[in-house]
Amino acid sequence: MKIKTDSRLPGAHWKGIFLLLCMVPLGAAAERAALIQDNVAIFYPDDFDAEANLPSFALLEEPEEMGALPDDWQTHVEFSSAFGQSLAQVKVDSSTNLYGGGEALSRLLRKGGSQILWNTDNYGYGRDDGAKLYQSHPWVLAVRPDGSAYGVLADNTWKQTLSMSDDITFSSEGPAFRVLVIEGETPQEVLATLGDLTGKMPLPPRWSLGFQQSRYSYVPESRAKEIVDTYRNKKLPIDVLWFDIDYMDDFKVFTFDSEMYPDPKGMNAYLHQNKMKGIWMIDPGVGIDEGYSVYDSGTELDVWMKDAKGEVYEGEVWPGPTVFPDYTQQKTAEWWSELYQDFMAQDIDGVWNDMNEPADFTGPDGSVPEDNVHAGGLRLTPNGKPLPADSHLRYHNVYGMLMVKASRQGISDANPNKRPFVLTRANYIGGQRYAATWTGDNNSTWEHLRLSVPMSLNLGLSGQPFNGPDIGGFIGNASPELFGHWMAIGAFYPFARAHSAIESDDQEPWVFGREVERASRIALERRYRLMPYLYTQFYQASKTGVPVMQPTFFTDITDTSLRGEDRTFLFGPDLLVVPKWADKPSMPEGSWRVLSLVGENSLRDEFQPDLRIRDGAIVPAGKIIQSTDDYSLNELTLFVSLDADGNAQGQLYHDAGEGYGYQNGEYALIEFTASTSGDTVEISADKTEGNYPVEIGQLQIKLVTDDGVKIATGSYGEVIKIQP
Ligand code: NBV
Repeated sequence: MKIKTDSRLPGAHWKGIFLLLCMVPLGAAAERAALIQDNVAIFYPDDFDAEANLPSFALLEEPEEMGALPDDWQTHVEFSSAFGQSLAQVKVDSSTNLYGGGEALSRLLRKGGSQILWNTDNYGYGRDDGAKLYQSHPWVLAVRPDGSAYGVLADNTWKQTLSMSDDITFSSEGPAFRVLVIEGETPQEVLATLGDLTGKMPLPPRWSLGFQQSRYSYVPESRAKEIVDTYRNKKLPIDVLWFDIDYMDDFKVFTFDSEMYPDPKGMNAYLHQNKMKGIWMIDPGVGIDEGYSVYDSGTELDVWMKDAKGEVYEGEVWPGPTVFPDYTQQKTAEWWSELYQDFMAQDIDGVWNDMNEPADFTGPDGSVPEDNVHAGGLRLTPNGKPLPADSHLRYHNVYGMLMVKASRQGISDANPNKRPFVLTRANYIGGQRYAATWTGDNNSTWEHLRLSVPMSLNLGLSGQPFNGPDIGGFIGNASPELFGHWMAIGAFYPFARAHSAIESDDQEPWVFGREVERASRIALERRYRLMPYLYTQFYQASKTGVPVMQPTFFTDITDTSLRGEDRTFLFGPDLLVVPKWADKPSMPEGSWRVLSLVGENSLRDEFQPDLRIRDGAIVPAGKIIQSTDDYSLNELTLFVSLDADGNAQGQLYHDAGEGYGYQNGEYALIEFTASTSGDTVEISADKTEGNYPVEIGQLQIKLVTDDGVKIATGSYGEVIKIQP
C-alpha cells in the first residue's frame, strides 16, 4: 500500500493525522547509535544496508564514530517498517516548535504539516496541492521553549514522506536509512553544525547579490538590450539580465538561435559595457537529433539514463523527444562539465539550471519512470566510494544536485579565476555547496507573496541561505499594487530576481506606472545602499552556515511569542523587515528603531517595509550605486543604534568581490565599536583580519535615537565622537 499525504497548508492537518494513524509501527527495528561529534549522534536501524544508502549525498564525509551516546542524550530515533515503507521517528515534546523541511508550501511553523520529498516540477504549486515541490530536504529543526534546539537529518535520498506532529516521521519507499541528530544550545548552533556536516554555500561573486531581471523570454536580443537601456536610463539599480530557453536554437542546450541571438558574445559585451552580467539557461534534457553535437557526443560516450530494460530512456521536454544525462556516472559528469568550455567562452557570467527534477512531459507524474536505471560510478569526493548502480527511485532527488555539481565544475574549469554562479530549481540537502536556488513557478498573487517569506525562511533553516522566489510572481499578471509590494520586500530576499512567464504581461518596474516605478527604485536603492552589510552577511553565512534571511524569533530565541512570526523577518541579524501588509506582527523586545536609508519615510510610503535596526547594532552602508561594478567603501555610512548601556558593535567584510584572493588573506574584516562615556558616544573601527586594502577615507556616522538621527563625520582610523 502506498501512503499518500496531501496539503501542507493550515487546515489540511487531518491528512497528516490520518498518515500517522496508518503508521502504527509493525515490528520496531532495534537501533544502534553512536556519537560522531560531541553534539551529534548517528542512529542506525538494525537492517541498515550500506550499499543501498551510501555514499551519503548530504554529508561532506563519512562520519567517524567516537563512542556510545552519553546517558543524558535527549533525542532518540526509533526505526520500524510499515506497509512496505521504512520509517524513522523522533518523539517531539508538545511545546517544541518545528521548522525546516526545506522548500515547502507552508507557514513557518511546520508542526501539523507533511510533505512528500520527491523533486517535482510543480507549476503554480498546483500539483498535489503543493505537497511536493522542486527540492528535497529531509531535515527538521526543532526549537524547545528555552531556546535550546536539535536537528534531525534523514540521510536518505529515496522517495519519502516527512510529517511533523507529536513525532517527526520520515517514511521512505526505499530501504531502512540512518538518521543524524544534532543538539545545540541555540538553533543557530544547530545550523552551524548542519553546515559543518553538509557544507556551506561558497562565497558567491558580489555581483550576484545585486538585483536581477528575468523573463521567459527576452527575445530577440534587441528586446534584451531595451531592458538594459531602460534600467540604466531610469536609474533603477540592477546587476544581471537573465536569458531563458528561447535564446536556444530549437531548445537545444548549448546552442544559440541564429535569428534571436546571432551574437551572444556581443550581447554579453553589451551587458558588460552597461555594468551588468548575463546568466543563461541550461536544462538537462538533450534533444534527440543526429548531427547535433551535444546529442552525438553524449551518445558516443553512452552517457544517457537507461530504462528498466537497459535501453536509452527517451522522454519529452522542450526540444521534443529527449534523452537525459545520467550524472551518476563519472564520464557523464566530466562530459557535461566540458560542454561549458565553449559556452562560457561566449563571456557568459552565470548559468541557470532549470527542469532538473528532471521534468519529463510524458513520463509518470511529470518526471522519468522510477524504475529507470542509473549506472553509477561517480565519486562524490576524490577519496569517496563510487556511487553504486541503482534505480531512479534512489537517485531522483539528487538528480538536480548532481547536475549542478557538474555544471559548477564546468564553469570553474572554464573560468578558474572567477567564483562560479549557478542557479538551480531542483536540489537536495547539502546542495548549497553547488548552487543558489529559487522557489520555482509561483503565482502573481498575494497568497504567494505572503508565502514567499516562510518558504525562503525554511529553506534558510535547512542549510540553503542563497534563495528567493520570483519577484512579482511567475504565473499570471501582477497588479501594480502587488508588484510594488513585491519589489519592496524583494529587495530583502537573499536572491533578488524578478521573473515572469511567457504568457504574462510585461512585468518590469516601469510598466506599472510612475508610483510603482518610484517605489521599485527606492526598494532597489535600499538594497544597494546596504550592499556592504549584505556582503558581510553572505560572508558570515559562507563561514557559519547561519542563513542571511532569518526568522524574527532569532532576535530572542527564548521569546516563544515570536516563534510563529513569519510576515516580518530578519535581513542578517541586525535589521528587521516589517512589511506594510503585516497586520499586528509579534515584535521583539527592545527599541528596534526605524531606519531611513535613501530618504524614504516609512510613514508616508505605502510600499516600503519598515526597516528596523537592532539595539546595539552598527550597520555599514554604502552610497547609492546603479551596479555592484561601482561598489566601493568610500562614503561609508555607519548606522548606529545604541543598546541600553550605550554600546553597539558591527562588522564589515571586504574583498575584491570576485576571484579567490580572499582565500589567501586578500580580505579585510573590520570591527566597529561604539561606547558611551558621559554624554559622548565614541565610534571606532579596527581591522581585525586580512590584508586587503581598506580605502574608506571619510566615515559618516548616523546615530539612530528615539529623538531622531544625529550625524557626525570623521576619518577611518580615528575615534569619531558624537553627542546623542
Ligand atoms: O524555461 C522556461 C521556464 C522558466 O521561465 C521558469 O522559471 C522555470 O521554472 N521553465 C520553468 C520551464 C517552463 C515553465 C512553464
